[in-house]
Amino acid sequence: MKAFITGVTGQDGHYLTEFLKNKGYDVYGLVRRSSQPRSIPDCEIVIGDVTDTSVVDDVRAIKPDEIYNLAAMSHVADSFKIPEYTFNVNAMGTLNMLEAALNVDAKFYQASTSELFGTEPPPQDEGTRFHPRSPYGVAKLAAFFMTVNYREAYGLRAYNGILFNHESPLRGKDFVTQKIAEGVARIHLGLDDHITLGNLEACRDWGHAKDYVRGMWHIMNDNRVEPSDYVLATGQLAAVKDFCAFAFEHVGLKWQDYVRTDKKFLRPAEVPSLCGNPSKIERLGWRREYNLRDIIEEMVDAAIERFKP
Ligand code: F7E
Repeated sequence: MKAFITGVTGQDGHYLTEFLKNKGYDVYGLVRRSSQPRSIPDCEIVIGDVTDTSVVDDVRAIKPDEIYNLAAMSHVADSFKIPEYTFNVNAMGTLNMLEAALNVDAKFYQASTSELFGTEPPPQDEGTRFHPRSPYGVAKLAAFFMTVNYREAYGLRAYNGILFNHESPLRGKDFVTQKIAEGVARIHLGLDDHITLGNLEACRDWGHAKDYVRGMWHIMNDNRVEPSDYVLATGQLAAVKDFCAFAFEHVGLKWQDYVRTDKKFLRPAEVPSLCGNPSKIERLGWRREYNLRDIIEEMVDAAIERFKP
């Protein structure tokens, strides 16, 4: 089996490559030309870009069985600053990848997101109304329905994985979980004396990226059911301040003594509360292995190792 992954240099790209290679896949990863050194997983590298239609030729040359479209401008707050770029990568990029999949009749996985739900109250599932609250969410909504449309119009075996937040030691440092984990590690090591965050009341359903890449494969490979869309979530709700409390507790500190807030980290429009109901994917046999405490401890311990002198 051959898999083609876009966004292969990201957190999920790393774990998915590892997972698929363990299953015996040949993995091809689309990597953007960059002058900066980046961490690239151990796979066949294809230099290209989802926003360049030449990606259709790249895919035709490889003829993958499965395409995982993980490439995106994934930072919600930054999408307000660069909305056009965000729309181009997240929506138009998906359209190019759907064309590529159709061309070689590959199965197609679209990295959809709980950000589609926006203001709809939890628990959210596959039947919940969409109301995105950011250029990121709006672009992902276009990509979601484009994927549904290629399935309905052309019979493409296309799937949306509606993933709630998923974290790991490989998470980018501007996301709140990694920002907290690194802040706690640096305070614990005496390198800093506080961290500054935005909205502490926002609630999220945080899972582990390793569990979720396994879910992606599961979604694509259950031959008992027709292609459709799946929520991947833990069903556990926690606020940003709860995440802080657990993370500081892990090194024996009280979060209130070290966390400050600054309005500059607030968003023009916030998504207040996301918590998913994973019943549909669980009916296919998927179960998460990690809970929130496991994730926080792994992230804080890994950050301590990174910053240790
Ligand atoms: O924010 C609040 C912030 O940036 C989580 C992406 O993977 O998951 C991710 O999007 C919450 C928000 O992730 C800070 O306002 C407070 O309410 O870690 P985040 P996100 O926006 O939920 C979804 C599912 C995706 O699809 C996205 O690609 O935390 N928050 N203080 C903060 N957030 C950040 N980044 N920094 C702060 O200082």
